[in-house]
Amino acid sequence: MTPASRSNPACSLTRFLIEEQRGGHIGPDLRLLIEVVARACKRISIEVGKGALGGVLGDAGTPGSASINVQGEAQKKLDVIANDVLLEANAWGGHLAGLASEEMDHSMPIPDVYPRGNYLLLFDPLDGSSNIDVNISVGTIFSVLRCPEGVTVPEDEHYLQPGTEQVAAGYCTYGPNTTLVLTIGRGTHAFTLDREIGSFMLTTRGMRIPEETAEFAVNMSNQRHWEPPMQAYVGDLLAGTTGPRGKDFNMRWVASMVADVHRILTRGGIFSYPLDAKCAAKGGKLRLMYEANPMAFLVEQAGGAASTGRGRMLEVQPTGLHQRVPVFLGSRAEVAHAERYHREHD
Ligand code: AHM
Ligand code: MG
Repeated sequence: MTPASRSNPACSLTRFLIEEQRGGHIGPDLRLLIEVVARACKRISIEVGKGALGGVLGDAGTPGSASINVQGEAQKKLDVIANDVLLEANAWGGHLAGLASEEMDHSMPIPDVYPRGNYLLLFDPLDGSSNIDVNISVGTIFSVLRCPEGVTVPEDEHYLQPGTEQVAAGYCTYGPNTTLVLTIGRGTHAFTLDREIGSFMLTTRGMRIPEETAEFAVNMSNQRHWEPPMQAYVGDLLAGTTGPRGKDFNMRWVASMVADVHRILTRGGIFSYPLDAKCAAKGGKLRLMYEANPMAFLVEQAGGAASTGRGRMLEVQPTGLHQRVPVFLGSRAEVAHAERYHREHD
């Protein structure tokens, strides 16, 4: 336990990071980088909170001609605002060599007018976009990698590092409250935004995901499109007390990964976006670099597990910046069950 949490339960994110730096666990550049991302998240939280009053809802682009991102999805106004906030906040600080976003075709080296640092930042600026207009939680997800040694102007290929190489990852959920959840590889910690003082305050040190669960999260409308292992796995979950699992399972699906993962980090469960016939050609629905890897790092640091169904998520060698993967993450024993079905039905 650090001095801050021993003597004073009100520990800000700033104090937490300074103590991690004093303890030799992070350098000043990574501390600054996380502070800047957190500041950008506060700004995004304000924009999201304006809702219909701020003119921030609806599609980006002109009426009848929505703007489409690299993923082939229509961008919401808030997707674009959140992306701009993160780009602007992180460009000039001197701690980054480059950035990559789910909303941009290619990574972006820090412009020549600013000093370049040693880190690469990847983010999904506003995850759960389909929920923006209906006032349901959305969030920002981010991942931090080291820029390979000797590279001064990073290109897409320099970001293609397995998730085990992440030095930090986190998300910020914009819901009834705004909460930043962070790992620097020393546990997973939650910081709630105190709107009166404008600071993120440490509210849970060392989140722990229970090993067992009776709750799963999946978009059941895709059931008929799933592969045989997933059909078999969920079939047995739904069979309840008389089935092979011998217990009843509850289901939750927010359709915002941040909100679903936050619930799992808080009370356990398994989150899954498996391969299905609709997304098989792309390799899955969720993005490895912006969604799966940062969430996998957070979940593992909280005692959970994260898998593609056929192997540890963090060990996947990326082949493309916008690569997609099947995702299973959460309570360790339940993820092991899902993997077993893949082994047995493949
Ligand atoms: P997004 O980054 O474009 O918002 O898409 C990712 C989201 C995840 O947050 C969520 O788990 C999933 O897509 C929901 O998908 P579906 O609408 O198929 O249920
Ligand atoms: Mg997303």
